[in-house]
Amino acid sequence: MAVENRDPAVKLERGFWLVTAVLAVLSLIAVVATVLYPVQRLLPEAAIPADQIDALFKFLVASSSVVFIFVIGYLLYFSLAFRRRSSDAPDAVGVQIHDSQSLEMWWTIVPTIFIIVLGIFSIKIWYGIQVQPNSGLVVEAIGHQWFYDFRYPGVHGTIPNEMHLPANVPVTLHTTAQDVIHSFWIPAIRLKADMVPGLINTLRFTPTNPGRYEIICTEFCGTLHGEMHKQVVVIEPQAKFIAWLSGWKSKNAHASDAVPAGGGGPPVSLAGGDAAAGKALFAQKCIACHGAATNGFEKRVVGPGLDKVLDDPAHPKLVDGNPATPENVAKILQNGYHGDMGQMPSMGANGLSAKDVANLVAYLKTLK
Ligand code: HEC
Ligand SMILES: [Cu+2]
Repeated sequence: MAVENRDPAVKLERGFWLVTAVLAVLSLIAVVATVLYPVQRLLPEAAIPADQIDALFKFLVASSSVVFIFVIGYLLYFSLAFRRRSSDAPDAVGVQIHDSQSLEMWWTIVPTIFIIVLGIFSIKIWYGIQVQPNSGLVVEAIGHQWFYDFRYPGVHGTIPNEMHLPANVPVTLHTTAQDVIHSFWIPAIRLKADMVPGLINTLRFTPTNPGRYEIICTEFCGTLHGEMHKQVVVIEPQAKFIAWLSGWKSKNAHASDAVPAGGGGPPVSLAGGDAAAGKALFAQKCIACHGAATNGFEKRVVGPGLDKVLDDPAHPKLVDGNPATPENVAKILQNGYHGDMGQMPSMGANGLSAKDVANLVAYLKTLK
């Protein structure tokens, strides 16, 4: 008997509905177990939006469990129910079904609704972290090889070791790095930001549960990368926090506010700049944000293209509004510049010496 002659409806009778019922019960168990599972017992929730992120996570686990259970369940059932029988010809082909409009409609509509719900759910959380205006306490965290230090309003210099935060006050945390790319992850807050030299990535949250929570660097940043998890964030009642902060205010009263290894200082000398050395350096340090040296101003990557930066009639001024002279370009390389396009890192953040700046300017001059 040829397989083509089988009536598919016969096979979808009792067994199929029985399997469907079993899968539905399994799915229900998975959903209830996921919803009731106390995530915070494994990993405390130290701040808003940790609870919202856990809810999003549960929503994802619950819905993907249902998909998983049905897909795998039917896969197993169908491969048994429609297996090749010993009475079938060796080259028998299974029943071929085409164009089931109602099936196609449902497997389009259901995932579409699911994705829209997921999108709304995620954007609501993302909005609170990324889009809201800064409020409450504004703290800066700076990654180094291999530690973080922190800046607080009203405190000179930086504070090492621990990041203290008051409970129930909204916090805006700006992160960046001084040397290489690090990452700032506080599992108990469920938030993570890449720390990139020259860029500022911001997180917003409201600490709720006092305690000491691990900070982890999740970007391999050199030999002692694994040591960076030893630093903690301390969430404490407001009065305790204020005492801690005023302790640092007096301790750091004479500390320097200069960004470590940043820009500043007297203008670098451009004498003896070596264009060939500058060209090699450009390929290492600049093309990630400016693209090939032949890119014109409009061909932007992160920053503008730099071809003819010193001689472009369409852009006689640099992004900082100063005339395009070698000295003014050197000033941007030295101190960095933050404009409409974003952050051009300073020479410290880019890891440039004064000689490197002179070489780069000599090279940019040759692009005229
Ligand atoms: C992290 C990305 C990044 C890196 C790396 C970077 N730049 Fe920039 N650069 C920018 C951005 C962004 C701007 C524009 C800033 C603005 O106006 O918003 C800029 C602007 C400039 C300008 C001014 C251009 C103009 O038309 O006024 C010069 C010159 C420049 N960069 C040179 C360099 C050189 C040389 C290097 C390599 C040492 C470098 N940049 C590395 C992002 C970067
Ligand atoms: Cu690191």
